[in-house]
Amino acid sequence: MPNTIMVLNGPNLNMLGSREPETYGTLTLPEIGSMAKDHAKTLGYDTDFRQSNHEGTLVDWIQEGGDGACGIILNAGAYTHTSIAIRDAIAAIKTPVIEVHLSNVFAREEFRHHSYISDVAKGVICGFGASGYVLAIDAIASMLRVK
Ligand code: DHK
Repeated sequence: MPNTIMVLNGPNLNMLGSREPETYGTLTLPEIGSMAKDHAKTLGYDTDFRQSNHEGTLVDWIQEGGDGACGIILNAGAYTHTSIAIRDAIAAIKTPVIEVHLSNVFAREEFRHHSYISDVAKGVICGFGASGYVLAIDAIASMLRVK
């Protein structure tokens, strides 16, 4: 069983730090990546942290995580609310996927209340900012311990 937690980030998350900081916080994506890496290390896991603005690339990476990762943390950004392709990719693999959002999507516009991903994910964490990534690592680690 691979020891790597894949952390996949979708469109516009490369803009974190300057993008709507009142909604998404002030940390940059590389800063969140190193936070995730450091936390995973304390639990004995490596991270593979990536970002793409392209739906098909995220689909490719999810498929890759089906063999190469013990868990996937996915913030699909706006594709959360639109992408049947990403949903189908998650449904096609056995690797557990945790859906993460920095913001509380349920306290925002109605179009953000629906996710194509939530019911094929193991769980959903939203509204805790960058800490959500750390919580998701804890969730994967505890899920793998119980198995
Ligand atoms: C990030 C985005 O880019 C939005 O499109 C989602 C999510 C919410 C977040 O909170 O991390 O609606």
